[in-house]
Amino acid sequence: MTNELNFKELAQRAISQPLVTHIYTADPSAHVFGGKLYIYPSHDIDAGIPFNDNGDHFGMEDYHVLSVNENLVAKDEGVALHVKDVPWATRQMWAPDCAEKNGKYYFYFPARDHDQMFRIGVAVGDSPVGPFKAEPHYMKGSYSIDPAVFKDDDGSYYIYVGGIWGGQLQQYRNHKWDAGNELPAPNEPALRPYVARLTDDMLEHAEPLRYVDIVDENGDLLLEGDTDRRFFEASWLHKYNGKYYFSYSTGDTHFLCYAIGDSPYGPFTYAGRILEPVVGWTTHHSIAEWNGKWWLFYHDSVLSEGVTHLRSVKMAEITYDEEGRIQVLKPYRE
Ligand code: FUB
Repeated sequence: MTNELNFKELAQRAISQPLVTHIYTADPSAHVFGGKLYIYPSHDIDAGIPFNDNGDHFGMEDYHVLSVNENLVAKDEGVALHVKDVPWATRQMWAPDCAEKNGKYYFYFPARDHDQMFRIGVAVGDSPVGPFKAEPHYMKGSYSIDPAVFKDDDGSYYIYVGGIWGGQLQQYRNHKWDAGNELPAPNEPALRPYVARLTDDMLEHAEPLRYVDIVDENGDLLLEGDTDRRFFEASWLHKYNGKYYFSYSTGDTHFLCYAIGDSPYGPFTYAGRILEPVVGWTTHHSIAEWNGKWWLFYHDSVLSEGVTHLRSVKMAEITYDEEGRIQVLKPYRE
């Protein structure tokens, strides 16, 4: 009863409410296509798997797309892709993203392949809400989780990928897998996500994968022990006033942070936090401009009363100061 009262009170103090409540949704990637706002979330379910540090309890099987109207009312557009229709995938349909090119919609998603390794797949559709038809194979050379696709002003598309712990990034060095690889020592550079420009057909990497460098004010790579600032998962890239903002989650310290650079490849200099911790272990987001305002899309577990793997997507306006710094949001009012 005490818990129930606390969560009700938290819900009242929350700066925004779940966009949908009939299903659980998480990891929102938002885009404006044809002037309309669409959100590409994970679809959280209770797969009956106990919590562990590997994230096995996130047993998602399909994706729903949300469309959002001018009054911030979201509509569930139904199932856009199911794991049973993806020949290479077996389970755990984690955080996706979508991009539009020449009237086609390209849906990017991570899942475990038949060897239980996370890979990134693409599915293609004629509508922003799907349905999407999966390519028979995952993207060549792809690994880990949380794809995010950014379209630059010159029409180039870039994909950002990576996540540690359950996301398996710690098992790779120089893009090669070895089960014996582990996280670096605290005084060594933290693991980095990767980026690549996409091919013209949007289905593969157009170039060798490059590391995304996140550096401190001295230009040094953030260290593994710097857990309040180092990359964990949930890459996102947006452009504001000609600068490239790479944002991400610090995972086990539960912050959404950002770093600023002059190129989609980086390097990106750490610039601060976007969102203080939410209820629930994970924090994952996207940022998009819509109707003349900038918005943060994020999730928390208030609706499920704190169940880590049952989250709800929300949106809140963000603002920048004159130097382009994002004003930190607190998800619950004092
Ligand atoms: O939703 C499953 C995983 O949890 C995502 O891929 C991570 O970013 C975290 O939100």
